[in-house]
Amino acid sequence: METILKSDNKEATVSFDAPFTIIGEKINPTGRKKLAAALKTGDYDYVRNLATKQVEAGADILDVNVGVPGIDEVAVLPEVAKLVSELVEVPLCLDSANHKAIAAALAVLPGRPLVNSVNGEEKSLEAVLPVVKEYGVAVIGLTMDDEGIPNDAETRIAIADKILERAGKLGIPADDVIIDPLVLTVGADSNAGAVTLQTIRLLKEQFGVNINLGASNVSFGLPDRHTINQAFLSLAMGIGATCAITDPIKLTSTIRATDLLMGRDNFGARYINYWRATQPMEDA
Ligand code: THG
Repeated sequence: METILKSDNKEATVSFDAPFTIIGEKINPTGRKKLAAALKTGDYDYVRNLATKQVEAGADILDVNVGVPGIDEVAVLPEVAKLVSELVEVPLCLDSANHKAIAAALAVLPGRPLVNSVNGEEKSLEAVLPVVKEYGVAVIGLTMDDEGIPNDAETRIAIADKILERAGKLGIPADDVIIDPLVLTVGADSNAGAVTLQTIRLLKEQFGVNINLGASNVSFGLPDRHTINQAFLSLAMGIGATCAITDPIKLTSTIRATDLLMGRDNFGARYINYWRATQPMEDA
């Protein structure tokens, strides 16, 4: 199973047989006051800086989310996505609950962006999937519906099945649907990590689809979040996750190490090159 995303001159392939795909999460104003203010005032240098930094840190794709209360996403998402696409070469992931904003951004972007996201709710399936089909792009399907995020793996699998079936009926192949099994925090329910890992295992066994994680949620409310995030990402990769929306500045080294341990890095070249590129400069 391969999901291929494109910018105007670069491709990213998401597959279990390829190195893990890193989707940079930082262009997202949730919990980031500076970015929220920058988006509201149109100070796009701040956004440009987040884009370049993440690509330098190893992002293969950049997530773009402009969801600030009071902002007109239908106008701002295409504007911000376009300027990011003109600055960096990587494909984009359009992150919005507003399908009109997603359609407006798809209309102005080159290549083959990833739509983030559709879920199992009837109104989401009906609004988002036709747009994905119209533009011939790929989509992330969240395993939640109008009853929320199920507590067990089996119900999440049933929602994934429904999303894949509905996409298929419209002519969207399973290659173009990346399932996101969702992660709740182990700070509130110590079984939450295990449920998500079990969901990943079943998704891989039953559908063989690509699997995304928004990995940093898992540690919310606990001390030393980074240690938990690193451990969780490695476990998720080992069991079948193929991409993550995460912070490349903090997590690329863990991902390179895990790819090497999984036999997805010949001669450790990617691991070593990343280490080299991130060493402080010697005195000139
Ligand atoms: N699945 C899918 N899409 C998603 C998510 C997911 N999109 C949104 C989110 N979850 C992933 N993106 C983020 C972006 C930022 C943060 C977490 C997830 C984050 N922000 C810090 C905070 O809120 O405290 C601020 C961090 C900083 O300043 O660097 O942690 O699960 N498909």
